[in-house]
Amino acid sequence: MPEVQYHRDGDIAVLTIDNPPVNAIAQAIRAGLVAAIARLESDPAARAAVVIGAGGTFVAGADIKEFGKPAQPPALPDALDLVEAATKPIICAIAGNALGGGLEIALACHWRVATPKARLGLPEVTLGILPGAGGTQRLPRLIGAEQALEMILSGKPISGSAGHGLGLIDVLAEGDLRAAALALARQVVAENRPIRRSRDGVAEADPALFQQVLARNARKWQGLKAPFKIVDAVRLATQGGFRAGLAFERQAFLDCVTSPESRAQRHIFFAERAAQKIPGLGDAKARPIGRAAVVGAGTMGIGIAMALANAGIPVALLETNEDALARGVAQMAAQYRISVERGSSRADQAARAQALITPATDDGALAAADIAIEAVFEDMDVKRQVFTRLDRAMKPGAILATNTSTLDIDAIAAATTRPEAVVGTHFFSPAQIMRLLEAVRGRHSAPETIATVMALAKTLGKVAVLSGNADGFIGNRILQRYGDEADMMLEEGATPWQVDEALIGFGLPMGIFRMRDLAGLDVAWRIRQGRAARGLPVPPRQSAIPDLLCEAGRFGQKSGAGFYRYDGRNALPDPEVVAHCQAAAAARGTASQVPSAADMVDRVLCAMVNSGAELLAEGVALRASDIDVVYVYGYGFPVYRGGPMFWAEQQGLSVVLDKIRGFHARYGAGWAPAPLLVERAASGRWDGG
Ligand code: HSC
Ligand code: NAD
Repeated sequence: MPEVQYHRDGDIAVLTIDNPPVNAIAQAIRAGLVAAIARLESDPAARAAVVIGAGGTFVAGADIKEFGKPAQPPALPDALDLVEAATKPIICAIAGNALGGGLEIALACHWRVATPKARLGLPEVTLGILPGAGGTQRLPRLIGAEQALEMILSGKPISGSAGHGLGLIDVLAEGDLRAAALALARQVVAENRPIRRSRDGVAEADPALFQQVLARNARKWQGLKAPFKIVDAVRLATQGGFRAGLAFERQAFLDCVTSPESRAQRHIFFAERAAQKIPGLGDAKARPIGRAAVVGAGTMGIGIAMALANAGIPVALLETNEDALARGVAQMAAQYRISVERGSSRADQAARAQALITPATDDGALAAADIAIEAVFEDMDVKRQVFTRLDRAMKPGAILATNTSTLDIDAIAAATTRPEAVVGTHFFSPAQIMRLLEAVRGRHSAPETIATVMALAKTLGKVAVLSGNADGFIGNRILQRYGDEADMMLEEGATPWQVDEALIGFGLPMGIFRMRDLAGLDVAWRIRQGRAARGLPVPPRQSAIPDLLCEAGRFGQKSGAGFYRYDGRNALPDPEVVAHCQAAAAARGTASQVPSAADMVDRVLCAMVNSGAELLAEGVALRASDIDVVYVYGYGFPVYRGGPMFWAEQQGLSVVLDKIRGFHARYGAGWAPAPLLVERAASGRWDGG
């Protein structure tokens, strides 16, 4: 039962917020806080109070599960008004997380003590909302509008030490937190210090700041509501009138929390966590990963090595020969340089990470590794040879992972004597940046192997989603299907730039053709050739256009031309592409009828959803929300739309099914509705509930 405990330590009351695992501010905590303040005021033996979290962490914010449900008083802003107005000094003691409403509790207290590693943040923006319990009004008054805007708009937490530097934290507790907070409380009482209330501060700001921030982020905030409200709320804080600011913040919070964008972002919050729960793992424990090896220092190998090193894991980076190794190491050094130049990492951090990567050409470097991640050419024979070597060189209990994007994990595992230790770890490019990791379970992958890879992803700051060992896994299988559909639109007379513009209008950061140009068209070309060589059938809606482009030497951005022509990184429309599209249309006999922008978006999304439903039915994806996580973190699907499967539920599964039936009638093969979609359409939910 969540509660706020009230104890006394001599003449100081200690209020402990207790709601495991993260001390979220459920209704009982708000009510408990109100009651505890009343008790403090009427307790003659208490001269001040310390507010602290149970379980070694402060408070992770409002209980997100309550959002969208009827309000249960007392409201947090009202409870915090009482905290701030208290006539006895209140000291907040922070270890672990003080996030969202948690930090807002701290801001309403009169003094703040934190451990150097405490995490202080207002991550509401990542849920499509703004701080709703005074954060937009109190924080700027404490640390200035510019710093406050940065914290609230980025949603990123800062450390207790950084908070101390900004004046957010009054005292850093190097040792025992509770003792430090009690000591400060006693000092405040002994010195009879006047109570300091954040609401009485003045929020300093350069008046040009707000316009600059809006201009800088115009593109990034497309489709979002909360960041704009945040800017308005903080601007109000600089114009005086604490009450007016609070009233604005409350209304803006209510507007945002009921918006479809916030519902979608909350869906992704819980989806990300649901993806970590894998049935059938029993009590399998993740093995500790103290050292890693990466085999292949190409595009992906370098990124994976960097991701590991950035998380503090020493990595041996292996190549076939010294030349290839030197090339890889130079490229890696360049990546680190760029990350420092762009300000995404500090020079000392980059240097420390780089020093953790040891280049090698000798298999001896594999012996100490707890995991090896293979990122060599996408060729089954090469992969199998590498795995036979890994099997020989690695210690018992080590994990043997492959970054293959298309090959059969079981066939790779069969080249070893320990298939239970083999698993897919499908990173996305650039691997040191992209948050998604598809963990691919082979037929023999042991529960411990899966648990280890899922835990490793978390250590790397990534989100792992488990996929079955199927062609294209989750992400690329869906990409293949809607990519084909987009190609068909070109045969019908649309241009790549028209289709891309329609998808960008929906919220994708980049259209599908631009994205494929960036990834390189030759990769998929080789895969198609491989399939043809194995006698596999051509999917019904696969156009010849990408083949024609590759045959003309158009491999995408890297060759200066693909679906676009390139001037450096600038993608330009190219009439030659239109000619290839017309040639493909003529060969197939596709009727010319340029789809509308709305039709383009509908066809792409319905293709995604239908394909997603097939993956669910096959058990390749464990749940619909896993597919959403894959698309948001791996393919830039707009988070405020919640992923394709959530989008479908919001549209109505029966509405989507009707559209798919319409496409089936119009285009025939390739558009047969997935049986699972037909089955779930009536309930309107993928989980059938
Ligand atoms: C907020 O605070 C709004 C305020 O401004 C107040 C507004 C009031 C307005 C009133 C107007 C009238 N709630 O992540 P983990 C669960 S918005 C509910 O695996 P970790 C989580 O689902 C909030 N549940 O652990 C999971 O449950 P499961 C702003 C929450 O150690 C379990 O706890 N705060 C929850 O890797 C463990 O979570 C945030 O956005 C919450 N707030 O990371 C912070 N937080 O086991 C959100 C967690 O059933 N939380 N759960 O799956 C986090 O970032 C991470 O959970 C932590 C811990 C970093 C805290
Ligand atoms: P790449 O061609 O850039 O790099 C492959 C590297 O492996 C080369 O440097 C090569 O010298 C090295 N290599 C080849 N055989 C080796 C061996 N026996 N031992 C050690 N090193 C060897 O390829 P890439 O794009 O980095 O792709 C690597 C793997 O990652 C492939 O399986 C690919 O399908 C997969 N993948 C690629 C992407 C992407 O976007 N590029 C994304 C996800 C997965």
